[in-house]
Amino acid sequence: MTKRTVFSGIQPTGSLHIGNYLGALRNWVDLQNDYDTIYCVVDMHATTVPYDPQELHQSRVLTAKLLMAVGVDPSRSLLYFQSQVPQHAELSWILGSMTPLGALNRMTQYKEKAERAGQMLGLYSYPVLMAADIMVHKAHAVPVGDDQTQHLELTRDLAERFNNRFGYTFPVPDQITPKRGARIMSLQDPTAKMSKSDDDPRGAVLLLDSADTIVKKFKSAVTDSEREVRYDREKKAGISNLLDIPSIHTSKPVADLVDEYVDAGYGDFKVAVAEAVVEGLAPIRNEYNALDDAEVSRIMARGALDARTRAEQEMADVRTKVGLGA
Ligand code: AQP
Repeated sequence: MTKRTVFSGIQPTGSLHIGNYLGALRNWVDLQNDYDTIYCVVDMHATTVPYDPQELHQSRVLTAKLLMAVGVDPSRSLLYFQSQVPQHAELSWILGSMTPLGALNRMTQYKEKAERAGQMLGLYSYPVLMAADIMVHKAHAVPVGDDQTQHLELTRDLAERFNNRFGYTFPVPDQITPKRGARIMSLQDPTAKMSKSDDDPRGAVLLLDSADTIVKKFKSAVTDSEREVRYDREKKAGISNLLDIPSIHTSKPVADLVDEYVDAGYGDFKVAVAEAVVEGLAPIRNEYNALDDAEVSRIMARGALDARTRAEQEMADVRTKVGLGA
């Protein structure tokens, strides 16, 4: 039986953090066992906010290396840089002609990012390019954190619109989001998601942070004025986030962690959480250090070649259907 296709992407907008890892990348790795998996460093998305070209260039390789370090295996998954497969942009243009402005106006991520990055067309139409990323491979499922739910809804809507107008072409993709870890919160503002572009670098724990830095970040985590380690997402968002992080990392139930730390002060609890995370991330850091940049670039170039071949087959069909065929 042919395997169903899974696609997902990640922006090379900076070093990846434990939110990216727990919310998305762990699923990417697991899904390799049962699906035809296609993963992409979506570098064109990274140009939708102000950026430095040299930094972006380096960040792309860093991101690819990190993906391999967490367990994305190029011998089992297709892995490439989005900009090296122009069919993504071509499909995005076609889908743009079918996207109502009202749908884009509702996107909360655009509103949040536009405040910092300015109201730019690229940022505004980002969800259309994301839909094209997924649809150009006729993906059936997309592993993402829950901040991408609105974008996935637009993708499903566009797949349906296209199929209704031009005949069945695209699967309507499912979202795959972990039961826990779908939204890891910032250590500095537990009401906001952990983000690479957080103004305060202490808000996000990076996969490549040193043990010292991780301990410092957890020690400075914002909690509350009580003293009790207890899980309550509403009233104790900071402590609950600090319980979720090691629980997901170590698969230890939150209730066990609460029993363990209920009488510990917040200070000791934070250090224990930091130590669990340091231990959990150590193998990733070791893998990362063992990878060679030049080899990673070669793997990405081979991936782009295969991805172009696959995407071109799909686009030939799409062009014919929309009246742009040869
Ligand atoms: N805090 C989070 N908790 C769980 N999942 C998360 N993801 C991001 N933040 C969290 C998931 O990680 C995948 C890759 O995300 P991305 O880098 O492509 O873009 P993003 O969602 O915009 O992530 P950031 O860190 O907030 O990046 P910037 O600051 O550059 O915008 C996605 O599946 C996402 O859901």
